[in-house]
Amino acid sequence: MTTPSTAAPPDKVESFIGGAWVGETRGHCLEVLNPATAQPVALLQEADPAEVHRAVINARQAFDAGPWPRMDINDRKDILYRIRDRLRAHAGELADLEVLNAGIPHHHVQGQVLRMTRNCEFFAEVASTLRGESYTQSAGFLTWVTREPRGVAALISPWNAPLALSSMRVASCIAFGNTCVLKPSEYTPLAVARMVELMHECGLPPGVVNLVNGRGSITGEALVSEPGIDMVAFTGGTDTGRRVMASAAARLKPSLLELGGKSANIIHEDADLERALDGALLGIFSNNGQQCLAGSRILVQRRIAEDFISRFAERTRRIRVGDPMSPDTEVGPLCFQSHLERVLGYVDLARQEGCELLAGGARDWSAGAGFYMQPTALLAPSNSLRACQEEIFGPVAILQVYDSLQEAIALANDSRFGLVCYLWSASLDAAMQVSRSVRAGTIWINTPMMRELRAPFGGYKDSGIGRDGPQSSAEFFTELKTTTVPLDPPPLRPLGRH
Ligand code: TXE
Repeated sequence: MTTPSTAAPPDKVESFIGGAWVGETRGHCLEVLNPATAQPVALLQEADPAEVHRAVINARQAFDAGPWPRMDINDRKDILYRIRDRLRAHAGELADLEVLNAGIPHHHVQGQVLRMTRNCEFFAEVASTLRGESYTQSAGFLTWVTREPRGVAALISPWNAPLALSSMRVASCIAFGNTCVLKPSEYTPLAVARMVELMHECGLPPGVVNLVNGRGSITGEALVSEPGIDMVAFTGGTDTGRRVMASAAARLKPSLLELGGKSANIIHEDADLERALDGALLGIFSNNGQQCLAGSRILVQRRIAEDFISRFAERTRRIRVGDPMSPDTEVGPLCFQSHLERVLGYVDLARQEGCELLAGGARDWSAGAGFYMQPTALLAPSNSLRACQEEIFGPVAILQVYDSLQEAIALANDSRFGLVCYLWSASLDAAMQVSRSVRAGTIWINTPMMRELRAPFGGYKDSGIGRDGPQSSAEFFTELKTTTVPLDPPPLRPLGRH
């Protein structure tokens, strides 16, 4: 990768294999766009299956014969801390690249860049405190159980929060001694490529983290069907996740899937309504509405519904849409043209299905030629509509009215997804009922998204399989090994001695 200046994008993004940029290859070239202007800002050299194979071979060699899996944990930890410091020293540059390529407002990206550095230190600590087990209950025997790195991981990450989500998977994978091949989204390769380059300036052995770029149908499929891969960790859409898992399953490789959501945000009648309103707006419009954990179905109790919904619509109309680099911007552009069209298509569909348009609903040309859309609010007459059942993944809130908390819980559960659920209520009883009864991986009560790294994160139902978190990541990224030795020579039945 040629980087003209610290905050400028590279001219071209290539694969990074065995500790070095690959240079010109034969594959296809794609334009990388700035969603705020719809203009190209770099070229992406797509890795073809042969190049993906080379990346896997390098990761394989680094695992089978390299120092990383065998390194003293303190030395591995030192490298991860150096990576954290280096990424932190380049936080401004990485944030600028992420905003330029993903269109996420700058103030929001700063939090994600901090998350990236925290991921490195957190998993360094987790790996250094990994424990085994030992058993002495069977007389005359000692049995111990160790965790060993699982091998080479294929890590596939999406475009909605490239640095935060890629770094989570890379850090949790390599901290336990594995090696990997990372494939970020073809729409947002810029900041992730720089992150991988910076990691290698900290003493990371070549081949531990390899990067391949390109479309899912070419580079992604080649990666997940590589025989040299031992596991697949994927973050992205549910349909893609299903294909990825099927491919991994055909070769009996475990997969970790963090997929879509259509999460309920329950606004109960006894909530602090000012805070609930702020929280509901953040829940759906943060990150330009492109979040798996968005509170995209806002369920409002009937007694407060009229007031809450009209204030929600009014605030939605007042959200500042614009240049994601500007500190005043609250919602930036969507990530790419076909995604914008898909989201606008859902607004049309919702209206055809009988939803009432309360705010927004159209492309926003006032902010420029980028992929901007007006933050949108719709009131839905039924939870069975496609607009209430399918993930829209944009700045589109669907509001619904309920009578009893039991009904709200039933509506929350009436979904093929189960990633998160939000509740705004002053009642401990309501909090306990929602926590107990909603089938979702995370329940946030009286708070917008608060990602506790120490706790598992992942989804029920179509929202995924497995969890990110200290214990669950250790389970996914390591193998268990049981070793037994006798404490005294045990009697052996002398076969064939007669
Ligand atoms: O993501 P894809 P898409 C949801 C959201 C969105 C929908 C589709 O609803 O509208 O998914 O988004 C790679 N083999 N989320 O189509 O396809 C791809 O190159 C291997 C939720 O843009 O899932 C990219 O690197 N890899 C989500 C990654 O998969 C393949 C975030 C994600 O892309 C592949 C993103 C294949 N056959 C979308 N096809 C979340 N949970 O946060 C694609 N890829």
